[in-house]
Amino acid sequence: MSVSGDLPDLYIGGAWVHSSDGGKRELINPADGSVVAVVDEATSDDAARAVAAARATFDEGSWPATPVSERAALLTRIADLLVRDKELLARIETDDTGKTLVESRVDIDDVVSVFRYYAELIAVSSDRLVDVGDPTVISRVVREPIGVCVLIAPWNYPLLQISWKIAPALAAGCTMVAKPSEVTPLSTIAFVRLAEEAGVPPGVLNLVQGSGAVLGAALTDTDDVDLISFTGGLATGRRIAEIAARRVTKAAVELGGKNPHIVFADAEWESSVDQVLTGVFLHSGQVCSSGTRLIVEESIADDFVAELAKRAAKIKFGNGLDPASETGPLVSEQHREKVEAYVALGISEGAKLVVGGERPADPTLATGSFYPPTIFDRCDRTMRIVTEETFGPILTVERFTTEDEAIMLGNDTEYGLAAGVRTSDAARGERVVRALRHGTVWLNDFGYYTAAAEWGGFKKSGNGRELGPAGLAEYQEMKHIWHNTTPKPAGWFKGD
Ligand code: TXE
Repeated sequence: MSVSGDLPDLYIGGAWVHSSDGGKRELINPADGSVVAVVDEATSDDAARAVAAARATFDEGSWPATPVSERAALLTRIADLLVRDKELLARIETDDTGKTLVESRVDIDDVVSVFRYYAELIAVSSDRLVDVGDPTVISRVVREPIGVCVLIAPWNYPLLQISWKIAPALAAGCTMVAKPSEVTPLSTIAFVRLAEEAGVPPGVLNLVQGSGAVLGAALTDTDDVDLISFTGGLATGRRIAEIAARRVTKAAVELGGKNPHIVFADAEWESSVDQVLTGVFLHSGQVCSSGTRLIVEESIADDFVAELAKRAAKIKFGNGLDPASETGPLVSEQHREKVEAYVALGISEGAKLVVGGERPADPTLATGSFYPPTIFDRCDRTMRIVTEETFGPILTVERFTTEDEAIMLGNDTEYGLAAGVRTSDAARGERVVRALRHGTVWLNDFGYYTAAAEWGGFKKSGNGRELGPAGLAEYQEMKHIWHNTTPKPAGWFKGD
């Protein structure tokens, strides 16, 4: 299935164009290895032209000063079109990423809710009057669009993650260049066509797609960009943050996590088993907030792990278009090799392999990048399998005996994106969630979020927030306007 056929896939200054050197990229369906589409692969020059278009549109165009009501109406039109095209977009996402159609539909619903949320939020003025103690002075703090934004997204939730950036950037009145992952650009290309139909003015939303290594410098190492919003791996995020620091460009980076899921012995059993399993194996573990570290109280650990292993072995994985599939493949062959290397590492580090750990034998899965749910028991913090983000269906198990030890283990990670706590003791639950240094903490639940609440990380999970009011503020500058309605000399220098 092709999104665009022979249509161009880059959108620069309001025009759809092919890559300037004719470059193309084949996109592979990870469920069966087939070619999903062939798309334009931008050059560094294309990326520079996209940034220039966004710059000129911001500096010379009317978009930054467009009335808030018009911007909100545009976001609402986009949301309506997303609803209209939900099935098509979900199908594109499944073909490109391998995730099940059910998951893709949930993603599109999430994208709709984000556009609706920011359409509402931007309509509420956040300007602030400040009393300076002089009635002749009107002092106010207003929010203005930050300027040109470069929005770089990863492959695990392609349309969802770029929408968490595009929606607030548009609401704020910014212009932007969107760069989806080269592995999964199709839903973003389809989205930009839809945004054009909704009436996004030329030059406001530009799109380039291609290798980050090739396009990165043109997109980030330039004074024409005011904000870089990036979601991806720690190594790339660090590189981008370094460039941004040198340029004194604002950078908001979300860099994944190594997320603890702490289960006390008094936790409700059924929901705990179920959500530990879902929390780590949903989307084959390719989730930044995946609960990859089970930290379980010693007294229930053997039974708990045995039950998890029993159920993990029954998870049905297969082509995301098959309604019987509960989870899909890994996003690419290259990523499967990375996950396999982590499994081999876990074994060599002495972790006890309980279930999984080998490619599936089923011949119907042979052409896809499938990997089974895998659990390692008897892990500890000296193991890289416990400290590094594997981004695959791998659960490690550590055990604790006291509340303090559970907290210590939960915080013993360089990341700090998300954590889960399960206990039927509400007071203990509150104590532990407050002690954990992670951006989102679920108590007796796991994985849920909403457009209205901020998302982001402590420590090396990144800087800045997406979603919620802070997710809009990233795309705004604050300006203090001091207006003296009755000018008079300051009288500081006497002049004699
Ligand atoms: O990510 P990259 P990769 C983690 C996960 C995964 C690892 C690597 O552990 O195994 O990162 O994945 C663009 N300048 N996460 O290699 O490289 C790139 O084209 C500008 C966690 O796919 O970080 C893509 O659009 N951009 C994560 C985006 O950055 C550059 C989700 C992310 O790619 C660039 C995905 C450069 N120099 C992976 N180099 C999360 N936080 O959820 C690459 N890119």
